[in-house]
Amino acid sequence: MATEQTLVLVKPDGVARGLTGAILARIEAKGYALVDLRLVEPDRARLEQHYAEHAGKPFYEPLLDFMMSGPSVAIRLAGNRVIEGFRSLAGTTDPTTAAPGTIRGDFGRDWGLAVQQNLVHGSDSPESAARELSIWFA
Ligand code: RTP
Ligand code: MG
Repeated sequence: MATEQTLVLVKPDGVARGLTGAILARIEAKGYALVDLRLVEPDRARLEQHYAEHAGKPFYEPLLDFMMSGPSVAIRLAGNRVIEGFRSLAGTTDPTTAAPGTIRGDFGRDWGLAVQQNLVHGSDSPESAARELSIWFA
């Protein structure tokens, strides 16, 4: 089976809280390969591309503001079925309900309505992964 690649982001809350290393440790323990990794402070144009599918939703503007609040760590990650596998490691979108054992379940705080502060992003399909990798690793 061909090795897949996905885009992982450690979002601004993860970087600011000093959780990048803990998150990377889980990724590496799972056996995924770090192909490329960089600290990025995305501008609005990059985020509009990245989150195009969410344009117009109620959480869109708060999400973009949050994503511009500090640097993120962008990771090109490779592995067998890594797209689905990383999303499984991350847990469900809302950290208040994400299962224990997942990144969001173990480290995500209860921020009330601030669901956007959920520590990580992972591409959700091969098409999304290709599109998002080209945005963050242009
Ligand atoms: P991600 O894209 O970050 O890996 O997370 P996801 O697939 O689980 O979530 P998605 O539906 O793609 O939403 C993207 C990000 O938008 C924020 N969000 N806020 N109701 C809300 O306030 C809400 N819903 C989504 C989260 O930061 C989510 O990760
Ligand atoms: Mg998503």
